[in-house]
Amino acid sequence: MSDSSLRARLEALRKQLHEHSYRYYVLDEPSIPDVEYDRLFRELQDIEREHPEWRSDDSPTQRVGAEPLSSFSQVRHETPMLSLDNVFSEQELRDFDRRVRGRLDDGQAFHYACEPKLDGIAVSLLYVDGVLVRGATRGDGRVGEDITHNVRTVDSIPLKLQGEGWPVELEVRGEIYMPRQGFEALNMRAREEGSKTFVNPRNAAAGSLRQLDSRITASRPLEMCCYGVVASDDGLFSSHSGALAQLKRWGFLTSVELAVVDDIEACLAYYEQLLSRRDQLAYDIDGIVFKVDELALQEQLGFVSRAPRWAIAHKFPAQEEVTTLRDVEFQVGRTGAVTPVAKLEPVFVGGVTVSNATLHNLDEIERLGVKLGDTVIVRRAGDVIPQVVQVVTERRGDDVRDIVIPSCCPVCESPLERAPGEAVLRCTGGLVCAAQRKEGIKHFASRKAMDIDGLGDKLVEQMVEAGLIDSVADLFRLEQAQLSGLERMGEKSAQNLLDALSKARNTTLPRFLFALGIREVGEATASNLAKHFVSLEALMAADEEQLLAVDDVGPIVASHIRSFFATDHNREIIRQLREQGVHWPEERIEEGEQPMAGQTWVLTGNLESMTRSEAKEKLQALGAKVAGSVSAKTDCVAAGANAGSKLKKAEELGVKVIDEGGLLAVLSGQDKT
Ligand code: I6G
Repeated sequence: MSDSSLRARLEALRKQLHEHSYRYYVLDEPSIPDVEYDRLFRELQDIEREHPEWRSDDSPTQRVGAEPLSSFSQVRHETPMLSLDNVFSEQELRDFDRRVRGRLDDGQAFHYACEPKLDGIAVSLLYVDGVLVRGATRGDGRVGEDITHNVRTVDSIPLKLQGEGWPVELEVRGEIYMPRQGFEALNMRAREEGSKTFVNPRNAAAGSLRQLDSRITASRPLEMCCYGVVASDDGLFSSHSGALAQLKRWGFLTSVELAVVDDIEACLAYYEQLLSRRDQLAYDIDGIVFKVDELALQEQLGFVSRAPRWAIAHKFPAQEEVTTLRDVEFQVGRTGAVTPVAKLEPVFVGGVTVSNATLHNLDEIERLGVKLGDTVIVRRAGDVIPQVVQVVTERRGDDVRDIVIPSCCPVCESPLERAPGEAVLRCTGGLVCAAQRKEGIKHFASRKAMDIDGLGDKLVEQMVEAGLIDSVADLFRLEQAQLSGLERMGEKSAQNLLDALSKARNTTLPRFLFALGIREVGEATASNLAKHFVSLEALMAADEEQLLAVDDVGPIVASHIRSFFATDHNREIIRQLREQGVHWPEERIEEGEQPMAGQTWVLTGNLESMTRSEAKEKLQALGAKVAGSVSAKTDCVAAGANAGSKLKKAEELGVKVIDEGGLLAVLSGQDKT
């Protein structure tokens, strides 16, 4: 290829890759598969390697990070980056609204723009002629640090703007944050490697941006959500919400939760509804920001000290609190893993009172350097169980005591062992240990396993303690008279439980395998094993080589499966379960009999004719993949009653949506979707 056509190809590749990255990160509507993106990316890298003189800072290849800097230089913010005033109660928010209305003309109509306040690091991005030229931290609001090399690595920050109409100089402000999932994965890896963990996603984001070596930043899962703009052209926008809509068209990620409302009552309702969804969001938020939407009115309201009069942050209850570690209890799980659980002075955190928090394992106790009586920081965010994340060493008293690590199981007194190189302590008692038996039975009965309606954790504990059951097979031998003798169990509830047990006898092989609780065999592996071996007997007889041929099964999982089925006790329990009538259809599913193979479905809302788990199983049996969230790759969304955000997302992305009737038609084979 001649130099001029190669150069043209390079420009075309950069443009295409910018567009694909915008579709992927901002619109959440990828139009090409990941492999195709990777192919184009490699082609661009090859050309740039061949022609280093054509390299450019705004090339998509520059996101991978560059040689380390020796220090950060300072950046002066021409328009200072101010902070927001906070309020903590409904009354204070109403006072804010009264102040706003008091400063505007009588009866002046206006709106409030409502957005979540992400718990991240405030950052300014500067674009000249549509190209990112500088990224800076807020610092003290007037002078921040130059982190251009690091912001370039954040995928959702455009290196070059999309569309048209941007001013020569455009400054965009927002919050760089780390989504919870990425944070948990980063900390999990750090724990495995014995390196330092981060206390929360905000610290992780701050630590990632404070790197002189941008290759480290590039390896961290960061995003940026933009909430403001300073433009060189006056009069470009008339409202805050209009500015955000334009930012999105230019390629920036803005909050999908933005709402424009008429009055303070609607602001309060917005606060309540987002607070109720806080745990389900993919990122931490610490409150809601309300802004007068009309920019002319913002100007009229102006600033007081260093905060705008036209905006306020209504804070949520904290997700981290300080409390005292009273004791550490060692709890035994289903597989014998012994987890240290911190017993805390009760503290209100993340909206609930917390008195227990996980300490994960022995390495974590060592890493934290925690002692009994210490003042600790406990964090409860999302649906992750509360954790002790830090010791406040400055507050350590003279009366702290070392945590004593037990050598025997606190439940059955069998020796505890710790495999070389493992952080986990394990009870060697197996099913001799009542704790392991209880946990095993709870797992067997759980919704995704045998789904025994009404058999919750408390009831299992009660029945084991009363000596009614010792193993999962005993469940199916229970009689009404035994059950009615239990505390808080009437005749009707006893009969309901027996009916649920009867129903659960008719199961599927994937559920049964998952219910057995074999180490490392989750739902997906159980399903792959069932598909591969078709019969339980074939699986029980499988050697390592045959097991390794199954999707998802590596040497460790294979060895857990083999040792489970080699144990006499386990074989005996399986025999008894079958004797008690537990059964499932044994059908080989040929590829051709999977008419929905290759399709991705999402289920949402309440179905009347079956549970979502049942619908999922039926779709999977026809070969479909059932995903938890909607994306452009979703083939169809089945929406029952009261479907919410997934339905909305499907409609936005133009994904096909069917109702329950449509789903039944697909499952019965009448509709070949
Ligand atoms: O820290 C902030 C978070 C969110 C903000 C903010 C925001 O809007 C959604 N807006 C402003 C104007 C400022 N800080 C200064």
